[in-house]
Amino acid sequence: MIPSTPKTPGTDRIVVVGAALLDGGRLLAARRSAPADLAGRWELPGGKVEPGERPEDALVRELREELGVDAEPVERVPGQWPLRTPYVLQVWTARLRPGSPAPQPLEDHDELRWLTPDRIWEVDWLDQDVPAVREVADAIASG
Ligand code: 9L3
Ligand code: MG
Repeated sequence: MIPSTPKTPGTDRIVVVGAALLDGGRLLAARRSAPADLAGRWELPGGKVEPGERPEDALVRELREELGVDAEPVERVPGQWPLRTPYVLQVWTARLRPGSPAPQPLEDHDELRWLTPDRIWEVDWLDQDVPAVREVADAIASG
Protein backbone atom coordinates (compact mmCIF):
# COMPACT_ATOMS: atom_id res chain seq x y z
CA MET A 1 0.00 0.00 0.00
CA ILE A 2 1.17 3.53 -0.70
CA PRO A 3 1.46 5.47 2.56
CA SER A 4 -0.91 8.40 2.59
CA THR A 5 0.55 11.87 2.69
CA PRO A 6 -0.21 13.56 6.00
CA LYS A 7 -2.70 16.33 5.45
CA THR A 8 -1.73 19.75 6.75
CA PRO A 9 -4.76 21.48 8.16
CA GLY A 10 -5.70 24.77 6.52
CA THR A 11 -4.04 24.17 3.17
CA ASP A 12 -7.21 23.21 1.33
CA ARG A 13 -8.88 26.58 1.41
CA ILE A 14 -11.45 27.43 -1.18
CA VAL A 15 -11.52 31.06 -2.24
CA VAL A 16 -14.81 32.90 -2.44
CA VAL A 17 -14.50 36.09 -4.47
CA GLY A 18 -16.52 39.18 -3.65
CA ALA A 19 -16.86 42.21 -5.91
CA ALA A 20 -16.80 45.79 -4.73
CA LEU A 21 -18.53 46.99 -7.89
CA LEU A 22 -18.00 50.74 -8.14
CA ASP A 23 -19.75 53.19 -10.41
CA GLY A 24 -19.45 56.96 -10.12
CA GLY A 25 -18.10 56.63 -6.58
CA ARG A 26 -21.00 54.43 -5.46
CA LEU A 27 -20.68 50.86 -4.19
CA LEU A 28 -23.15 48.13 -5.14
CA ALA A 29 -24.66 46.20 -2.23
CA ALA A 30 -26.71 43.05 -2.86
CA ARG A 31 -29.25 41.60 -0.42
CA ARG A 32 -29.12 37.81 -0.20
CA SER A 33 -32.30 35.82 -0.60
CA ALA A 34 -30.69 32.47 0.30
CA PRO A 35 -29.70 30.45 2.25
CA ALA A 36 -32.08 31.13 5.13
CA ASP A 37 -29.34 32.01 7.63
CA LEU A 38 -27.92 34.70 5.31
CA ALA A 39 -31.17 35.92 3.72
CA GLY A 40 -31.87 39.60 4.28
CA ARG A 41 -28.22 40.46 4.89
CA TRP A 42 -26.23 42.49 2.39
CA GLU A 43 -23.03 41.38 0.68
CA LEU A 44 -20.49 42.10 -1.97
CA PRO A 45 -21.81 39.85 -4.76
CA GLY A 46 -19.69 36.90 -5.86
CA GLY A 47 -19.14 33.26 -5.09
CA LYS A 48 -16.83 30.28 -5.09
CA VAL A 49 -13.84 29.99 -7.38
CA GLU A 50 -14.09 26.75 -9.33
CA PRO A 51 -11.14 24.30 -9.51
CA GLY A 52 -8.55 25.60 -11.97
CA GLU A 53 -10.31 28.95 -12.34
CA ARG A 54 -8.50 32.25 -11.75
CA PRO A 55 -10.18 34.32 -9.03
CA GLU A 56 -10.56 37.29 -11.37
CA ASP A 57 -12.30 35.06 -13.92
CA ALA A 58 -14.58 33.72 -11.21
CA LEU A 59 -15.46 37.27 -10.28
CA VAL A 60 -16.46 38.16 -13.84
CA ARG A 61 -18.44 34.89 -14.18
CA GLU A 62 -20.26 35.33 -10.87
CA LEU A 63 -21.23 38.91 -11.66
CA ARG A 64 -22.58 37.80 -15.03
CA GLU A 65 -24.57 34.95 -13.46
CA GLU A 66 -25.86 36.81 -10.42
CA LEU A 67 -26.40 40.30 -11.82
CA GLY A 68 -26.38 39.97 -15.61
CA VAL A 69 -23.56 42.48 -15.97
CA ASP A 70 -20.38 42.64 -18.00
CA ALA A 71 -17.79 43.65 -15.42
CA GLU A 72 -14.03 43.79 -15.12
CA PRO A 73 -11.87 43.44 -12.02
CA VAL A 74 -9.84 46.53 -11.16
CA GLU A 75 -7.69 45.68 -8.15
CA ARG A 76 -7.46 43.30 -5.24
CA VAL A 77 -8.50 44.71 -1.90
CA PRO A 78 -5.64 43.78 0.46
CA GLY A 79 -6.39 41.02 2.95
CA GLN A 80 -8.51 37.90 3.09
CA TRP A 81 -11.22 37.03 5.56
CA PRO A 82 -12.27 33.65 6.94
CA LEU A 83 -15.70 32.28 6.12
CA ARG A 84 -17.10 28.93 7.19
CA THR A 85 -14.28 26.36 6.81
CA PRO A 86 -12.77 25.81 4.22
CA TYR A 87 -13.80 29.08 2.58
CA VAL A 88 -11.96 32.40 2.65
CA LEU A 89 -13.20 35.67 1.17
CA GLN A 90 -11.03 37.71 -1.18
CA VAL A 91 -12.31 40.95 -2.66
CA TRP A 92 -11.59 42.88 -5.83
CA THR A 93 -12.86 46.27 -6.82
CA ALA A 94 -14.60 46.04 -10.17
CA ARG A 95 -16.34 48.23 -12.71
CA LEU A 96 -18.93 47.80 -15.42
CA ARG A 97 -17.57 47.59 -18.94
CA PRO A 98 -18.96 50.16 -21.38
CA GLY A 99 -22.32 48.98 -22.68
CA SER A 100 -22.91 46.56 -19.79
CA PRO A 101 -26.52 46.08 -18.76
CA ALA A 102 -27.40 47.58 -15.38
CA PRO A 103 -27.20 45.03 -12.55
CA GLN A 104 -30.35 43.10 -11.75
CA PRO A 105 -31.02 40.61 -8.93
CA LEU A 106 -31.20 37.45 -11.06
CA GLU A 107 -30.43 34.72 -8.50
CA ASP A 108 -29.42 34.65 -4.82
CA HIS A 109 -30.43 38.30 -4.28
CA ASP A 110 -33.75 40.09 -3.94
CA GLU A 111 -32.58 43.70 -3.84
CA LEU A 112 -29.65 45.77 -5.06
CA ARG A 113 -28.61 49.20 -3.92
CA TRP A 114 -25.96 51.66 -5.14
CA LEU A 115 -24.56 53.24 -1.99
CA THR A 116 -22.96 56.66 -1.90
CA PRO A 117 -20.02 56.85 0.55
CA ASP A 118 -22.17 58.49 3.25
CA ARG A 119 -24.68 55.61 3.08
CA ILE A 120 -22.36 52.60 3.03
CA TRP A 121 -23.23 51.65 6.62
CA GLU A 122 -27.00 52.01 6.19
CA VAL A 123 -27.36 48.38 5.09
CA ASP A 124 -26.95 45.31 7.28
CA TRP A 125 -23.78 43.81 5.78
CA LEU A 126 -22.92 40.18 6.44
CA ASP A 127 -20.50 40.14 9.39
CA GLN A 128 -17.97 38.43 7.13
CA ASP A 129 -18.06 41.28 4.62
CA VAL A 130 -17.67 44.15 7.08
CA PRO A 131 -13.83 44.25 7.15
CA ALA A 132 -13.68 44.21 3.35
CA VAL A 133 -16.36 46.89 3.04
CA ARG A 134 -14.41 49.02 5.53
CA GLU A 135 -11.28 48.73 3.35
CA VAL A 136 -13.28 49.71 0.26
CA ALA A 137 -15.00 52.61 2.05
CA ASP A 138 -11.59 53.95 3.15
CA ALA A 139 -10.26 53.61 -0.40
CA ILE A 140 -13.24 55.52 -1.86
CA ALA A 141 -12.92 58.23 0.78
CA SER A 142 -9.23 58.77 0.04
CA GLY A 143 -9.98 59.10 -3.67
N1 9L3 B 1 -20.02 34.76 1.20
C1 9L3 B 1 -19.79 35.80 2.04
N2 9L3 B 1 -19.62 37.04 1.57
C2 9L3 B 1 -19.66 37.28 0.23
C3 9L3 B 1 -19.89 36.20 -0.67
C4 9L3 B 1 -19.96 36.43 -2.15
C5 9L3 B 1 -20.06 34.93 -0.13
N3 9L3 B 1 -19.47 38.55 -0.21
C6 9L3 B 1 -20.23 33.41 1.75
C7 9L3 B 1 -21.67 32.99 1.66
C8 9L3 B 1 -21.60 31.52 1.43
C9 9L3 B 1 -20.26 31.29 0.74
O1 9L3 B 1 -19.50 32.48 0.98
O2 9L3 B 1 -21.57 30.85 2.70
C10 9L3 B 1 -20.37 31.00 -0.74
O3 9L3 B 1 -20.99 32.09 -1.39
P1 9L3 B 1 -22.11 31.88 -2.54
O4 9L3 B 1 -21.51 30.98 -3.57
O5 9L3 B 1 -23.32 31.28 -1.85
O6 9L3 B 1 -22.37 33.28 -3.05
MG1 MG C 1 -22.94 34.25 -4.74
